[in-house]
Amino acid sequence: MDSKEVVEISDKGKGIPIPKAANTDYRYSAQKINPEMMFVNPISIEQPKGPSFTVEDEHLVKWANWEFHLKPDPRAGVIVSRAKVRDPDSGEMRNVMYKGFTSELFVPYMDPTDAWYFKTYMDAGEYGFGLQAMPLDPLNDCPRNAYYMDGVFAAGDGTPYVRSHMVCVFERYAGDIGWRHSESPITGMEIREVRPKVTLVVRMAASVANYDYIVDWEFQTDGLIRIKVGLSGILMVKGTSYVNTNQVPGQQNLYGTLLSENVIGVIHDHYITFYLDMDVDGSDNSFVEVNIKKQKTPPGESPRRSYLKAIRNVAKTEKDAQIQFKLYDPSEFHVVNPMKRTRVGNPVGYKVVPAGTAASLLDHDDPPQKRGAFTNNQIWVTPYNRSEQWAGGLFVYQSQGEDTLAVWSERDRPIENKDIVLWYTLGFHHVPCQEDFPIMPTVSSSFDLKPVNFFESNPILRIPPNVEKDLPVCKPAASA
Ligand SMILES: [Cu+2]
Repeated sequence: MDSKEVVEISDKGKGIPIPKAANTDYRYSAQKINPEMMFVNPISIEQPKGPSFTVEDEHLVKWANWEFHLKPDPRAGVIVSRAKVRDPDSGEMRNVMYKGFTSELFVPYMDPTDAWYFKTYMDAGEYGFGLQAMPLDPLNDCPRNAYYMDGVFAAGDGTPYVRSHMVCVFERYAGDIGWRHSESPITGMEIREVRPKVTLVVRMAASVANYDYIVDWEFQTDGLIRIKVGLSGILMVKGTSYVNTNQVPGQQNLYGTLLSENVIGVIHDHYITFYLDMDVDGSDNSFVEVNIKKQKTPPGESPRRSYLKAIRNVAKTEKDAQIQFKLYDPSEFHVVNPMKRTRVGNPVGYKVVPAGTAASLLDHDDPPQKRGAFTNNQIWVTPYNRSEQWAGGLFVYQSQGEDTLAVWSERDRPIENKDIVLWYTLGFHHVPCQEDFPIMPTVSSSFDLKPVNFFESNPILRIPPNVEKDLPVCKPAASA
């Protein structure tokens, strides 16, 4: 491009036909529907007294016991900051998280051949996760009771523009239970207490070229924050001369799955790395790995031979907090305020509850993995540093991995009782299957930030149950 010359033409795909477009139009208007198919009746939730949240100054969301600032961002998508939850005992708003957002994505494709080896995308730094967030579709992307927020961004020439309906906020009642208990009839007490679970969801959906990422921040009244990423959209596919797997020689590597005639869906990973500047009851926090270890009982001491013990290890420096998950040597991961304790003496904290735990299996010295080295561990903890926000580096294009979270963390700075940032990576291995074609049904995974000895007791003990008179009775039209 610099010399404006054609240096080389590479065509490794000679003789591969262009796949037919049959059955790839995903619009509803193009579908031929089998009359035997049954679909669900329309469904929606009613809020006869209106929503329970407000949005002040266009950004400050207040709902139930939560309050937080919400901002669309061209690179991160959505930024949630100054998240505070009200303590049911003292009535005060208590800090939980100073700032949280999607820091970087890493999507390496697993085909090392000429036309594909470089397909190892970093969607936030390269494309702008927020810039790719398209307007949400009312009634389908978000329910009818949703509130919408626009993004205001600058175009390449500096001209401001509005991305309408970029973020939605809505209350969700999915029929789930907040807590419950029934006393056994044997007690004669006839007590049955149940509380419904209602949550608040902040959602955006980015269409990064072919793929779609749906990011939800879900707040629960019990203090839990669930961060969920859904994957949908169109697979990145490549052409092949094969129309059936029986034509493929046994030893030939397709680097993926034959999805349709002449179409291969290439194997790939998705990593979504979150920046979570936790401020649990104040900015100075510590990271504690609570290791769950098998203990053996001395012979003759107990009918039991083994049991589990929780052993707390406070991370002193960054390397103590480079965490890779191990199924048979498990831990909980707490962010605590060591200076603040509960009535009975436990440090107040929040824990990160992992899920979506696919780990990168690429060699650490593989060029894309050097750039995506922030996925070498599932959890990292760094001291707050204003220049360390983007896990793959501030400038991602043509980076060789010199400015990643992995490089910062190697400095091994002290992190005990400091303003710390927790980094969590949700990972997915994706071996495509035919159901993913032509559009993928959403696959999602989430992780939680969950209070752990943060409240003195169950913070939603006092919420009321549902009663018939508060809920509307909707009748089918025919019986009205
Ligand atoms: Cu995928």
